Amino acid sequence: MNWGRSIAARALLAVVCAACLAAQEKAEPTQNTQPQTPGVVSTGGAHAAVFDSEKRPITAGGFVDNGPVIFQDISEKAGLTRWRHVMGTPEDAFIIETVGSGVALLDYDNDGWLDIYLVNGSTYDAMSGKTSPPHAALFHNNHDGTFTDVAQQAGVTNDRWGFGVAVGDYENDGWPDLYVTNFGKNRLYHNNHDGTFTDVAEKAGVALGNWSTGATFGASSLLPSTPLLLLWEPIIPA
Ligand SMILES: [Ca+2]
Ligand SMILES: [Ca+2]
Repeated sequence: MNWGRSIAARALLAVVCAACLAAQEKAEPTQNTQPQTPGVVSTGGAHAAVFDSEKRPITAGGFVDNGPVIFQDISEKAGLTRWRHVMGTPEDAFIIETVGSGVALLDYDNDGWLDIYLVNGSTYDAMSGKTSPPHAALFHNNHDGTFTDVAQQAGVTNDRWGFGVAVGDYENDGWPDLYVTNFGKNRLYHNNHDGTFTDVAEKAGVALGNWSTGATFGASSLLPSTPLLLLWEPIIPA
């Protein structure tokens, strides 16, 4: 995951959207000329293209030469650039090397400041024990614009080929827990309330062992106060 590239892309998107809104205010309203089919609800109409000062269509990905700076890339200053995401080989020969990994924003120590958990992938050498596995990062918010990776101390390095992460307080004790999905067994990191976590996936019966990608917590109508764990696993043809 490239934090700098991600933040820069979001900043560019915000600038383009602001330009689109400004230009649309000046544009003449147009009639919805789309044919209506009985029984089908149309939620959008046909609109004329919006052009920038050089006659390039903004709505088709055009650019503007100036505008307010909305975001700044402060990831290095914040201490977030030393961690590296690893996902297989540069060749991307297998599908598991081409996707992932997830991120969670949570206040794991309940100090009122958001912290960041970044899932890492792995390599075939690490999976076979030839090299040390890449580790996930738990960036603790230092309350001054900087973060410190405390994954090792917190016991949440995962050290497996990770894909996704979901945050939920699965036993309703007021402290957020983490569920990390992997190629292989998953982890359910129980929050110990002291800055550390314990993997209880086996004990809880949610380790599985195939390939899990996305996950989320939800509540059922029968047990509204008890979050359930929902998983997505890729279907691989035999
Ligand atoms: Ca915090
Ligand atoms: Ca909890």
